[in-house]
This record gives sequence, structure tokens and C-alpha cells, in this order.
Amino acid sequence: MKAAVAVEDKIVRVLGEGGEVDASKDPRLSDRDLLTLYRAMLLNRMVDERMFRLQRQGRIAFYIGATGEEAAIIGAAFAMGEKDWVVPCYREFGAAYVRGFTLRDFFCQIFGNAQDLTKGRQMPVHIASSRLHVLSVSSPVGTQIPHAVGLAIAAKIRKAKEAALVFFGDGATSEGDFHVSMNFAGVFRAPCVFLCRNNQWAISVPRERQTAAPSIEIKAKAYGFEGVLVDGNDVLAIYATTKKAFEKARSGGGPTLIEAFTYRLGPHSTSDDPHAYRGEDEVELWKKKDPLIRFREYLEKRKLWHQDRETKLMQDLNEEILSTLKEVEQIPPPPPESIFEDVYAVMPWHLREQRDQLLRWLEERKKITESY
Ligand SMILES: Cc1ncc(C[n+]2csc(CCOP(=O)(O)OP(=O)(O)O)c2C)c(N)n1
Ligand SMILES: [Mg+2]
Repeated sequence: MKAAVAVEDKIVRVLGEGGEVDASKDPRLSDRDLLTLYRAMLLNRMVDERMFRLQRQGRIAFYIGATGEEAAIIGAAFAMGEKDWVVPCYREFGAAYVRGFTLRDFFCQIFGNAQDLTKGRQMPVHIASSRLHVLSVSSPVGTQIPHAVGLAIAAKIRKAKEAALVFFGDGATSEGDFHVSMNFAGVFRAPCVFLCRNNQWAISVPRERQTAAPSIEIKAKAYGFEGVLVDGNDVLAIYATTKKAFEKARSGGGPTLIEAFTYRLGPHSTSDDPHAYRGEDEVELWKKKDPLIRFREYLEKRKLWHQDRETKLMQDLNEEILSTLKEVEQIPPPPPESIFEDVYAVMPWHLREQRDQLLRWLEERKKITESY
């Protein structure tokens, strides 16, 4: 209970739970930007639903989504500049999407096919794009945090006006990587924005078991910089806070820790059944705070949205998802010999030998199968 009181006292919020706006904190995005944000959030939600179904049908191996956390992910990425870096955990497809990572690229990666930018060498959902300044997804908890600080320090050395945004969960704050990164960033004033998606759970471990502190953002104080607690289901509050943190980082003001107070509405991943460790009543309570509903209510109040537009957008997105899937599912896997590429600029003799051996074996196997 104590933690809940502390949260309500300091939380940054622009949109009330009924979608009413606090005009003094409104970041005043254009109508077009508001609708872009809503579209991205809804797409993210619908992709999650479709991918869970595909995994249950055995068409993909694994999926991990962002349901309930779309505002924290998409709102933060929307506040970045083109040259800034996003260093994702594993729920941040939406962040990559608003930077230009396409649905098609995402699906190619999940299927690990010949057009997957990561060439079928990564687990599903582990996207990366050097062109869009999206670092490779890190699954080992917290390992991406030092990478982000490194990027930020490198930008500072180059005197580039770039900053890094790193996403991680509440569970990651128990890792050493979190603490050394925060300390280093504080001492060297790294232009880095730390965004902790406090979704209340680290698989089956509740937030209370990660820290005895009343909040996560409070930890920034010990490292000598600012921490901000934000309503993670309020896309405008996340956008405004992240934008401010970026402006500060780029102008030499150092890092910020943003705690996005939110909730994972779905299972941890397709490999998880949350009924084993949390009650439905808690989930029902958070469903009422769904970031998509709150944002839609705001858009309706601004006369930018209504039920007909919602129905039409859902139909359009569904068609886009299904037609992209249909096309991507036809693409063959990468050629097996591609596993020997990309490590050396010039392939050394022993890899050439192994590659040729594999090709000969594949050719023989083909002949045997054809003779049946
Ligand atoms: C070092 C390490 N330990 C354990 C795991 C298994 N694991 C994967 S995700 C996860 C929970 C992470 O929780 P949190 O940081 O809160 O992120 P969330 O999944 O809630 O977004 C764990 C324990 C891992 N991937 N890496
Ligand atoms: Mg978590």
C-alpha cells in the first residue's frame, strides 16, 4: 500500500483515466501526430493478437508482445530524433516501427526467412536495424543497458548531438548491468535516457521482490541524476517526459531515468501461463486502464475519432497484417551456406572447406530424396 501512495503522489500524467487532458502539461502534438501514434499503438496490439494465434497454430516458434505497454514504448520512441539510438529489450517492435521498421521486415524476422534482416540467425522478435539506429534486441536481462551508455558516450566523444534511449523491465533493475550503467552514465554525464517499463512483473516475480524501494525512478538519485515517475499508460505523458529528457541529454545535461508505471496485460511470452502466479482480479483492474482506451477517449473528446473510424482502421490494419503475412510465409528460408558468411571480411580456408562440405552433402541428400 505504501508504494501505491508514493506512486500517486509523484506520477506525471497528462491524460486522466477518462481521457481528459491537463492543458498545462499537454505536449500539443498536431492532429496528424496524434493519429499516427494511435494507429501505431493499435497496430502493435493487433499484431500481438495475431502472432499469439500463429504460434498456437504452429506457424511460428515463439512470440513476445507489448500488450498493455504500447503507450510507454511507442510514446517514448516518437519523442526521439532521427539520429538518436534506440536500444531495445524484447517488447519494442512498436519503437522500431515508429522509426520506420516495417511490418514486412518484422514478419520476415519472425519467420527467419531469406529476407530477414538478421538472416534467420536470431530468435523470433529479435529485430535490429543499423539503418534506423535500432540496436539488436537483448534477451539476457539487462545486458542492453551498458550498450546504450556506450553509444551515448561515443556520441559525446564525437561531439554529435545524439542520445540513446534504452528500454528495460522492472526485473532488469536487479541486475548488476543496470547499476554499473547508471553509475557510469551519472559520472560521465552520458546523453542516455533510461526507460524502465515497470510492468509490475518479471515473468512470475512481482515488482515487490525486485526492490524494497518505494519506486524505481528513485534509484537515479543515488547515481546523481534525475528520475521521473510517469504514468506508462498515458502516451502523452510518456512522450512529453521523454522529449524533455532527450533535450536535456543533447544539450549536455546528462542522463534521466524514466519509470513508466504500466502493466503487462498478456502472458510474458507464448511460453508462459500467467494464471499460475497472478489473479484475474488484478488483470481486470488494469484492463480498465488500457492505454489504447484512454488515448481513444482523448481523441474522441477532441473530435478526432469516432466508432466508424475505429471500425474502418481495424479492418484496414487487419487486411494489412493478413496480406503481409500471406506474402512473407511464401518466402523460403535463407540458404544454409549463409551461416558461414559475415564473420570474416574474407572467408578463411577452414570455413570455405566446411561450406563446400555442407554444399556437397546438401546436393547428395537432394539426389537421394529425388530418387524416392
Ligand atoms: C540474465 C537472464 N536471466 C533470466 C532470464 C530469463 N528471463 C527472460 S525475461 C525475464 C523477466 C524480465 O522481467 P522484466 O525485466 O521485468 O521485463 P518484462 O519481461 O517484464 O518486460 C527473465 C527472468 C534471461 N533472459 N536472462
Ligand atoms: Mg517486468
